[in-house]
Amino acid sequence: NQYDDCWLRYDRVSDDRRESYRRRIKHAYVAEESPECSAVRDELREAIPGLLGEDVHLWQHRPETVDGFLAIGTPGDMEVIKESIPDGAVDDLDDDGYLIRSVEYEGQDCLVVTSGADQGLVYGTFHLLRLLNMGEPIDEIDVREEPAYANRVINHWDNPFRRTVERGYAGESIFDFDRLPDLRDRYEDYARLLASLGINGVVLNNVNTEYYPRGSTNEASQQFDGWRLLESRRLEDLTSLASVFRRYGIQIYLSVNFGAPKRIGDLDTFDPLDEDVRQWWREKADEIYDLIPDFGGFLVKADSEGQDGPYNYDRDHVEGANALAQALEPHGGRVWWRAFVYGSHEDRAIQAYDTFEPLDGDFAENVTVQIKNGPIDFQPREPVSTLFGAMPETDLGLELQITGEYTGQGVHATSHLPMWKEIFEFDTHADRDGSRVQDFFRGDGEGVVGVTSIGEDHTWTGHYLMQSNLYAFGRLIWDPDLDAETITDEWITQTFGADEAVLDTVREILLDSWEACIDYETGGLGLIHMMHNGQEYLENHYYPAPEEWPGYHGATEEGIGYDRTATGSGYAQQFRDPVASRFEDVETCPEKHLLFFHHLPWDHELEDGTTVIQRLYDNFYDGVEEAERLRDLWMTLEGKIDDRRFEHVATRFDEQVHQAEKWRDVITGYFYDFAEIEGEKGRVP
Ligand code: BDP
Repeated sequence: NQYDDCWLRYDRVSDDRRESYRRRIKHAYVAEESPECSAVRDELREAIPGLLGEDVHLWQHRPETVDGFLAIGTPGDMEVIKESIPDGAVDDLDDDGYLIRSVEYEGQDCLVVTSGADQGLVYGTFHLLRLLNMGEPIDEIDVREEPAYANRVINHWDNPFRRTVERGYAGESIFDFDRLPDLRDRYEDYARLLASLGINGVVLNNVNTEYYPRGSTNEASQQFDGWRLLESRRLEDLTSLASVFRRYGIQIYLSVNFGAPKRIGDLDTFDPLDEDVRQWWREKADEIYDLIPDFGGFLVKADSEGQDGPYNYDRDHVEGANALAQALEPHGGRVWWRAFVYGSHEDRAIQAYDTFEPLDGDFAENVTVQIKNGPIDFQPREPVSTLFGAMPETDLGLELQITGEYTGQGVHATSHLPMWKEIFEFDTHADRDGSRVQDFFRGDGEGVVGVTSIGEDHTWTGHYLMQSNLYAFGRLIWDPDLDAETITDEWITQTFGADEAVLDTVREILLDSWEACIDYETGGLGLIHMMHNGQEYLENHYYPAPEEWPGYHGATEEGIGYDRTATGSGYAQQFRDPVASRFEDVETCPEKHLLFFHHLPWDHELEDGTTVIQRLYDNFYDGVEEAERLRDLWMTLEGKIDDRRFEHVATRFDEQVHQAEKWRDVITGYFYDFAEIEGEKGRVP
């Protein structure tokens, strides 16, 4: 296999585990019927020879003559499960939930993986394989699992026929839409990776579905061709891809172009209130569901960054979303409608709340409003979106970015897990049971989505260590109570093996990486958007260029930061108290968000007496030192892991340190030019 196995390596287990594993898994009795069960059998065929060094024996009935066996099925599928699991234990579970238990059955040592539905069997099997991969004991296990969120979805920003990936740093798109219905092995491997994490939906194409029309007509700007996927012949092609994902319980979705009735159909309008337009969407939905009965639905970016939307006809987002929802409704499909919109406000941060909060309660039942974690755009650190808690009558989805658009673009080793934990644990103080961000999104039509980092590169993510972000995303949204260490350790052990030194080192690198990135890219006081943006839409956000975005960081001769208090744009006021007043007041605003909410004199003194400018200088320097320290840590692993992965990451670390210095020097120099205050430590200018 030319592609990396990521965390599904199935290397040989240690000798002290081998006998116990062998006894309970060498013989496996798996239920017969469904596509999911055939995927389970395939996975055992792949995993068990790797783990045990001998073939698995798959049975069509209970293997009575052996010491023990693995039984995977619903209680209805097999007697051994019905009799060894108490009545009702399975009935209480969600469809995606499962039990894993070691049991003795008529003198045999068994392992039972069971669920009320085939989907849960897939997840239960991968859970068991994770334990085996990590060398955990299995002789006395009793696991009961259910996912926190019903919808756990990956968003690809892939441009189908050009095979480019917007904000992707791992080569071209893995999906070769032009060759469909021909399938690539890679699709199956990808579905396995996702299912092993409990992901149950994949949006195949970019939210930008049409070329970028900022008046630009040159070739490079015509990158977005996803609108073509709604053409009939393309939909037929998708059936094969859907069948690969179906075996793993993953539904496919499409990002659709709001102007499709005009662009693809022969209507001269796409007004969502026009009866012909609504009929067009209904017929399109019928056509899709004829081909793909378990199709998930549509994702829509409307009236944002050049994409068409209801505003073209003076309609609002409810009228837009509901027009698509009525078409999907008879089939059980769902519209994921993004809240990432711009408007007339000078401060983009306040726009989404302003636009969507008044619409609470008006969206159709099968519409989910999909909201980015922060109000601006996946910056290294942002306060959370004020929409969480503001729309109690609406199904909400949280959108996170797995790909490192602003955190080193698949070159830097930046784990997003600590950031996601910070977001999840943030208490909105909304008036409801459970007001932390992670307590939302629990309804049947709600969930969490991640913008993916996957591409053709043999590492999948462009960087071996950045596979951990996909892993962490899946695990965290299955169980948001898992702590960052646990998730990180799971990933390391499965990916690099059980060596303690490797575990400790890689854990330290990953868990410290995000704060380092914040420091060397932003100075750590809440500043955002200081990256380079090219002439063309997709250039590239990798280099520092604070002079391009004076409106975001607010540097002037007097001071720095953006006033989002009541005297400024008022973003702080969109929160509920006590959050609003905490951010509003300079004295109580946490330092990490200080300049997001406040414009302050360069010599404003922080709690410990240090001035703002000096803290920024210090943080930029600390960030670079941290990057160096993380690189040094990595270098201690030479000889402890394979050369290929060692060298790959080492090379990237050199680039990361170099790049961190560049951010530090460009931005501290830029601030110095305004402030004309020398650093106390003789480092700036
Ligand atoms: C920004 C990206 C851009 C996306 C946009 C979005 O820079 O590529 O199209 O957000 O989420 O983060 O729609």
